[in-house]
Amino acid sequence: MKIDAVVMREIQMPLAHPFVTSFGATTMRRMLLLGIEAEGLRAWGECVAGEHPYFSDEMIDTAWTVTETELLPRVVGQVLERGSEVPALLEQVRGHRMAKAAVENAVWDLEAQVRGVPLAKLLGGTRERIACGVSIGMQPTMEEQLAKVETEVAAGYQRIKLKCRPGWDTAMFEAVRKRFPDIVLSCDANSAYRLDDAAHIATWDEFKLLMIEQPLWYDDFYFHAVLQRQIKTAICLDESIRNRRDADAALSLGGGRIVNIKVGRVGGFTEAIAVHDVAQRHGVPVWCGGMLESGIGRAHNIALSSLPNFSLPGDVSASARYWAEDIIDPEVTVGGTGEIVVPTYAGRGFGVRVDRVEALTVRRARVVAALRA
Ligand code: OSB
Ligand code: MG
Repeated sequence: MKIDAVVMREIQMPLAHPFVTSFGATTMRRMLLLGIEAEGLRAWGECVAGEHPYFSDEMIDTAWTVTETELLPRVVGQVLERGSEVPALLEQVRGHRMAKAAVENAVWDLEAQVRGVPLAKLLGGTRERIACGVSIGMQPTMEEQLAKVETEVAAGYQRIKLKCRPGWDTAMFEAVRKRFPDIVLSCDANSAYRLDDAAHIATWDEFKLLMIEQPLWYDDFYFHAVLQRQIKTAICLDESIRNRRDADAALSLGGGRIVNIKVGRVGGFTEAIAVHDVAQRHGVPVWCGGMLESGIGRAHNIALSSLPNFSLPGDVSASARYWAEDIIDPEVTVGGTGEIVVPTYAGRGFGVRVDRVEALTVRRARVVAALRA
């Protein structure tokens, strides 16, 4: 597979509903998409970096720069057999994992098309359907919060995750639990608490949450292990797991009993599979996190979620929860049993609506191979 050129685009799409977490509110998504031209085909990657460096230290503008000036020059013009060859090409560049993931995943997307196999199979997936949960942003009032939970439970989602922070936690969990005594609930603090809050967090054990996601510092797992020993509810790590070594270290320390895998956060499919395998060796289940992706990142998340140790419902939900109109055809839909059917045809299994992508594009660059003597 000779990589002839890569088109970088920034597209902008408003979210159907604002998404509020402990690190801020998002109403408009700015997304970096990569389109690889190779073998007469077009393959796609999505960079999940946010508009601001609030979830992690990456943001779309840093991703744009590093992709254009450092990553693509190492890949364009190369002849590659596999997506898994990409990490070695990018190794000299430190960090920038979300930017790297967009490049690597686009090459896997290409490989699946060239080989004529479903991306899910190429990644080692075994599931025909994946279990879906939803992540509910913080709502302005308790009434709206309860109504939101009601809507998602009625839609069939198998796990409801409640975003929380100090001041929007215990009373909210209590109200939701009272109204819905039997549903699977979890919470995500996005690093809004400190170890001094351990006694407060321990009081949530009564709400029978499946897990508490990243309660402490975004770059920590040691103190999460200290906290885990003081509470009954399982801790799930998100932000602080950057690679397979972090996963191994965190789980060896007892920093959590569940891992959220985001392919962008760990730098691409190769590392995501490795984190999946490390967790499996520790007997720890994983689930696929979301970053408010467009249909391209969503299709890639579905393929990844088909691996065997993705045994808990992920934050991979229907296109319509995010977008008035997605950029893929068909859109991602979730059946009444809260599942997505994993596509069985070659490639990512969802066509990209190039006309719509074009209409949403606000910035474009085309990186071609440098002339070699
Ligand atoms: O912490 O899981 C998170 C969205 C943006 C950044 C971080 C997170 C999230 C979500 C939303 O929880 C998941 C989704 O529905 O895409
Ligand atoms: Mg999270």
